[in-house]
Order: sequence, then structure tokens, then C-alpha cells
Amino acid sequence: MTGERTTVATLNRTALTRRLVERLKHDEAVIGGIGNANFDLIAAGHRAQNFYMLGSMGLACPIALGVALAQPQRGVIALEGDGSMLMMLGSLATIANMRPANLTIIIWDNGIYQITGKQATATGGVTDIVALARGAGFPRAEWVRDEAHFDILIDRRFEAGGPVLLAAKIDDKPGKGRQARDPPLIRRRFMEGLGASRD
Ligand SMILES: Cc1ncc(C[n+]2csc(CCOP(=O)(O)OP(=O)(O)O)c2C)c(N)n1
Repeated sequence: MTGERTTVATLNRTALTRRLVERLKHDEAVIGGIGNANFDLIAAGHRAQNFYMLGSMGLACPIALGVALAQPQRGVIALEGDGSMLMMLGSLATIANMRPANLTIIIWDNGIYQITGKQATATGGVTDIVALARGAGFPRAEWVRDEAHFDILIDRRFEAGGPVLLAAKIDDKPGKGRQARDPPLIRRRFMEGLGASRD
């Protein structure tokens, strides 16, 4: 591993997700990616503004982009695993070019596809997700150095404008909770939570 990545602590997704949710104060929309990102999001306590992506890797960021563009006054946060993010790298370029000032992306980088058996991902090798985001044109992309740094990054994420990408090196622990595997229910609750229900 080279560069800034070598100086960051290995953190825990469950603990960081809890810290994130505790710091939300403005009905922010939070879009959880497939698997562990979702499991820890619901473990931190279900919120009406949470969306849990099921089945498809890499869709937290595209969905969050759509929400951020549709509701520019609302803070929007995407939580995605490194393996899933690697499947949808083009969305970083799209987001950087569309410049939604209200969007934050958090990448949980364990360097493995944890949930399917811990196979290595590219970010477990030489690939640096923060460098990729900067190359895509993100005005701000940073490694989380430790828990206290995470809190500061979350609290001040929009000081220099968005979009922002934060990446944390995390351990190989699985997520703790389980969301309902019911896409229509997840969608309906999310739309209501955002005041966008058409029903
Ligand atoms: C297109 C696609 N390929 C493969 C899978 C199977 N799959 C589901 S989750 C997952 C791993 C996700 O890895 P990552 O995003 O890094 O999260 P982690 O499990 O490490 O927390 C895989 C391979 C899938 N759901 N969709």
C-alpha cells in the first residue's frame, strides 16, 4: 500500500455508521449499499429517510445522486463497500461533473468482498479509491484517519462545498443488522420519509 492510505487506522464499519447516524440532524437521506453497508445502517437504528439497496452492487451512489439532484436542499449520504464501488466507478465521474453540493459518499474499504467469502478486491492491492475520486474530479476526497477525524469530516463536510467522498479502511467484520428484503416496502417508506410519496 502506498501514499496516504498507509497512515490511516483500520476502523470498524458498525462503529462508524453509528457515529454517522448520531451526527445526523437535518433529515438527511442515507442510501445504504448492498449487504454490510445496509446491515450496519439499520443496526444504527432505522430512519424514515434511509434507503437500503438490495441485490445490486454499486447502486448506492447513482441512487444518491438522483436524490441529491431532486432535493438540493437535503443532505444526501451514500454508504458503499469498496467492491461495490469498484463495479460502478463511472458514477464517480458523473457525480464529479454534475457537482451536487449536498452529496457525501462514504466508502467502507475492507479490501475484500466480505459477504461472499472475503475474496480480495483491487483496493486490497494497489488501487486507491480516494485517488480515483480525485482523478474523477471530486473537489474533496479524503481518507478517514481515525474515529475523531471521521466525526470532524462528517460535521464539516460541506464547508468547502460538495460533492465529498470519504473513505475508511475497515476490518473484515460483517455488518450487524438485517433490513427487510422487501423492495416495495423500502421504496414506499423512503419516498414518504422524503416527502415525495405519490400514493
Ligand atoms: C453484479 C453483482 N455481482 C455479484 C454480486 C454478489 N455479491 C453481493 S455482495 C458482494 C460483495 C460486496 O463487496 P463490497 O461492496 O466490498 O462489500 P463487503 O461485502 O466487503 O462489505 C458480491 C460479490 C451481486 N450481488 N451483484
